[in-house]
Amino acid sequence: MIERYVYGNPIETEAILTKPQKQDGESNLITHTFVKNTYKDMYGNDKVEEKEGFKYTLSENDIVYGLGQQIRGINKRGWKYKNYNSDQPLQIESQESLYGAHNFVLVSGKKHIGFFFDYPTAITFDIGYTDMDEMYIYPDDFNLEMYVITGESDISVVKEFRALIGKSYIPPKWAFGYAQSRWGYRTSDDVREVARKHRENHIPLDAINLDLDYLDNYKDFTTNPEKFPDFKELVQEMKDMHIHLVPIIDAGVKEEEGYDIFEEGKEKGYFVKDKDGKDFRLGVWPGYCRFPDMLNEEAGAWFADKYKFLTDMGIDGFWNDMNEPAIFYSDKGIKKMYEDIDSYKDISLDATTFFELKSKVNSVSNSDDDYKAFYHNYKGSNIRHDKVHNLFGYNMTKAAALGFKRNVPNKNILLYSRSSYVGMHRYSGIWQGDNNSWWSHILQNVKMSANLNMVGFLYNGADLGGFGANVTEDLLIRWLSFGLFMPLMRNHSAFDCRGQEVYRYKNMDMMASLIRLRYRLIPYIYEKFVSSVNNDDMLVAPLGFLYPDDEIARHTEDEVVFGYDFIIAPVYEQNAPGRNVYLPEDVTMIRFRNAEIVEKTEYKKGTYFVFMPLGDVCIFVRKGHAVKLCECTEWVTD
Ligand code: MIG
Repeated sequence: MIERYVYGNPIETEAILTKPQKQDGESNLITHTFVKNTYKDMYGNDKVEEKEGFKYTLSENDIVYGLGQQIRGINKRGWKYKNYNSDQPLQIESQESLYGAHNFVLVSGKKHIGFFFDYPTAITFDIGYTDMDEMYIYPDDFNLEMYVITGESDISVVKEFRALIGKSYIPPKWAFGYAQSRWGYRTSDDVREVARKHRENHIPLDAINLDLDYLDNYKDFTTNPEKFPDFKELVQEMKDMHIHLVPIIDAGVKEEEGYDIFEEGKEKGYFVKDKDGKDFRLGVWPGYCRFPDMLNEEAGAWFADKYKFLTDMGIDGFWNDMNEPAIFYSDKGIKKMYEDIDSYKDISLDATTFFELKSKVNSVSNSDDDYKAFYHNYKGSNIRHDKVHNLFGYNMTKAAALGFKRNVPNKNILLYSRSSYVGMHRYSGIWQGDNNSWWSHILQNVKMSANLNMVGFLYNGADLGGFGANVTEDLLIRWLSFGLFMPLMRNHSAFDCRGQEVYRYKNMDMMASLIRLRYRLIPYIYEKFVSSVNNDDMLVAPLGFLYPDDEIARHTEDEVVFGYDFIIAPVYEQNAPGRNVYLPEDVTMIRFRNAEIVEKTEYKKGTYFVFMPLGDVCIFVRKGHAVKLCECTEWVTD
C-alpha cells in the first residue's frame, strides 16, 4: 500500500514516475512534528534549533535499512545522516554526507514500512542519534512529498517503491567485464601498456578508464595534443583488442577564450548565473570555470550533445565526475579568503587565531555561501542552487543519457556518475566514490551495495583495491575476491599511490584467476542483473531480506545474498586465514581456486570458521539453486 502526502510547495524532482493520488490529512504511520536538532558550532558551543519534521518510534528489534550511498551499516540505526551531495574523499564513519541523496528508509520489524522523502536539498535522517529509540527526519524547509509504503515483507516494500521510481539502467554487457582505471595514465602509450600487459598475461579485460590525463588542460571534450596525439587511432587499436576506453567528463567547463564549449555556453547563456545575472565563476581542476546549467533542459541537452565529439570516434562509455557539484573555490570566495587571511599576517597566531586561519583556507571549498550564490533555470523558474542541490549530478547524467539516445541511437552506451539522486538510476549507474586502500572499505563496499540495491542503483561498484592510499597485495586480492561479484568491477586508484594493476604483483596469476572466475560467471551475473531489474528486485540483498525470522541473519552486516542463490562472505581482515560465516540454512559451500571448483561441501545451518587462503573464493549456495559457470573468455562476448 502506498500513501502520498504533499507538504508546502515541493520542487518537482522526477524521482517518481507515476504519482498516486495524494492523501489528505496526516499519515498514521509517522508523526509530523517539530524536532530538536542539537549540534556544536565551530567554537564548541551547544546549539539547538527546532525543525519541522517527522518522528518515528523504533522498537528494540527494528532494523532501519536504506539511504543507498551512505556510510556505516546496512542497518542505519545509530547515526545522523545528512543527504546533501558532497565531494567527500574521506569516507569515514564520522561523516554525514557522501555523493548521493537516496532519501529512502525501510523500517523492518514486526511491520515493514518504507518512507521516501522526495526533496531535492538537505535532509537529515537522525536514526537513533539524538535518542536511541527515535528516528527523526527533517528537511531544510518544509516543502516536500512523502511516500509511505507498507507491505508484508521488506522485499515487497522495496518492490513497491521501485515500481514507483521506474526500472533501473541496464548497461551494455561488456560493462560487466573487468575495467582497469587509474588517475595517471598520462599518455597513449601508458594506455597501450595497460592493454598489452593484460592481454600478454591473459588477464581478462574489457575496459580502460581515462581520467583527467587525456584532456587538454582539463577541458571537457578535448584530447591532449602532446600526450594523446593519436587519440582516434588509440580508440580503434583498443577496439581491435576488444577493449573499450571509458573517458571521464567533469562538470566544470574551463574559462578560456577561443575554447568552443566555453564560448558557445557563454553566448547562449547556458552557464549558471549569479544573482545579478552574470555567469557564476568558480574554480575546479582547470582553474576558473563555469557550470553548464544542468537543470535547464536546453542547456543540459547542449552539453550532452558535446559527448558526440567522443562517441564519433568510437567511444562508448563515460563516467561523470565532480557533479555534486564540487567547487574548489568561487571567484568571490577566494578573493574574500585572501583578504581575510591578510589580517592574520603580522600577529602571533595563538590557539584561536591559528585554527581560524586554517579554517578560512579550508572552508573556501564546497561552501554553503557558494551554493547560495548561483541560480538555475529549472522547469521555467529561476531557482537558487542550494534549493535543488541534490539534482545537479542527476540532471547532468540524465541529459547525457538522453543525448546518447539522440546521437548514438543504435548503441547502448555505458554511463556511471559520481553524484546521484533517486531517479538517476533509470539513466545510469554510479561508482561508490573516493574510498581508500583500507580493509574497512571492503566491508563498506559490501554494506553500501546492499542499500544501493533498494533504491534502484543496481549497477554500482567501489574502486577495487581502494582509490586513495597505498594498496597492499593481500588487500587487492581480498577486494577482488569480493568485487568479482559486483556489477561494476573496476580497479581504480589515485595518481599519488602505488600502482594497482594486478600485473605489478607477485601473485599476478592468483589475481588473474579471480578475474577469470568473474568471466566464467558473467553470463550468470548478467542474466540475474537483468531479471532483478525487470522484477524491481534486489541483486545484492542483506541476509535479513531472505531470512526475516532469523535474528542472527537479520543482524549480519558482513555477508550478503547474491541473486537469492548464494551467500557471499568476504574476508576483510588483514592476515586472516578465513572467517566465521553464519549460514541461516543448509547450503553447499563451493570453493573456487584458479577459477575452478576445487571443493563442494555440505554445511548445515550454523556458524563455522571457514578457511579461505588468499585467492580462494567460497560461496554458499542454497538448496535447489544453481550458479551457472561458463568457459572463460578474455573479453565479454555476446
Ligand atoms: O577530486 O579525476 O572520484 O575517481 O580519479 C578528484 C580525478 C577528482 C574524483 C573521482 C576519482 C577521479 C578523480 N576525481
